[in-house]
Amino acid sequence: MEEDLQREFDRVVAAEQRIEPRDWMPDGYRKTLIRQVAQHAHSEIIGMQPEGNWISRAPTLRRKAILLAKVQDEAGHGLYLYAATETLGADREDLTTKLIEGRQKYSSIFNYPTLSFADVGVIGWLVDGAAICNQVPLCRTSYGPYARAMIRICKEESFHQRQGYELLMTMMRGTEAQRRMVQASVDRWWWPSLMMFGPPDKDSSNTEQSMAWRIKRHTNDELRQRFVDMTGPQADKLGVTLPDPLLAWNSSRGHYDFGEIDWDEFWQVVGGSGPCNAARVAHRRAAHDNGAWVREAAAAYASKQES
Ligand code: BYC
Repeated sequence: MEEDLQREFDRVVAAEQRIEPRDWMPDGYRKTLIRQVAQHAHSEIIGMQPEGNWISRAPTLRRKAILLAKVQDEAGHGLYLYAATETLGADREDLTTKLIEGRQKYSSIFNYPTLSFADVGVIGWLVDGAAICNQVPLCRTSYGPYARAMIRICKEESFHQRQGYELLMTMMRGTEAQRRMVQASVDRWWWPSLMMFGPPDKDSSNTEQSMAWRIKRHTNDELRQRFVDMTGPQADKLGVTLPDPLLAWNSSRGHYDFGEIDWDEFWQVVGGSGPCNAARVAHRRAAHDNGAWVREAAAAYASKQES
């Protein structure tokens, strides 16, 4: 019986059809999806903090409105993704508890500080750019609710990336001090952006199985290379230098070559010792505690409606 179910699951995945919540799925598939989608949701929610830091200090009303809308979008992405984990049987309260107790991960990138307003532009350009590279293939992931959430998220991410690039273009046309601010920001965010794609394939514990299940559609290194290839010409157009002396177009490979990533730094950040890990989690915990009365009021209202 279980063999028939497994055969049908394998057939659906191989035929590029979608597994839906009602369908039988292997326990490992369910567990891997809950892990990845929950981490993704947590990243969106924690990802509101670095940029949220600049909402009150945005230089013009236009920039403030754009930034507010973007940060609100991240909250929305987190909610679609938590909803996708619920279709797999996860409990959202439980996932939030795991996040604030440091038992579940979120993207390493959000553990770096935003030191200048140029960081808002560079996050849009590089961090959202990397997110798009990683997430467009997830629109074809094998689990239906995740794939559908990704379609909408990617549309919004592409707006986010453009607003970042447009902000940087504006700053690069400004004063010498503004150009220096953009370059300093690129210097700080370039390597952490490359780390977003995860460890090199040889050290990626989950890739092989996730590719077989068609949860992941490309390996970490493939997507990282795609991002570098996409970003090199954009940096030239912008007039900034990417902080890697080994970065160079390799015409025989048809790709950019680039230098070695500091994987010690990556694992330190993933392990909780990045520059802002403690502050990010503490802030999320405080927001959760401060929101307790809202959850209680909503639950009381709902039970009153039922009775
Ligand atoms: N940071 O076997 P691997 C956004 C962990 S949101 C921290 O290759 P996998 C945005 C990994 O979890 C960006 N941890 O893993 C939001 C695993 O640990 P466990 C988030 C990382 O899952 C707001 C271990 O290292 N995007 O863009 O096959 C504003 C071994 O790795 C990281 C997503 O979540 C990392 N960077 O591949 C602006 C996309 N990398 O769980 C922007 C969906 C790896 O075994 N996720 N680890 O203990 C994915 O595509 C995949 O989960 C990853 C990692 C490519 C990230």
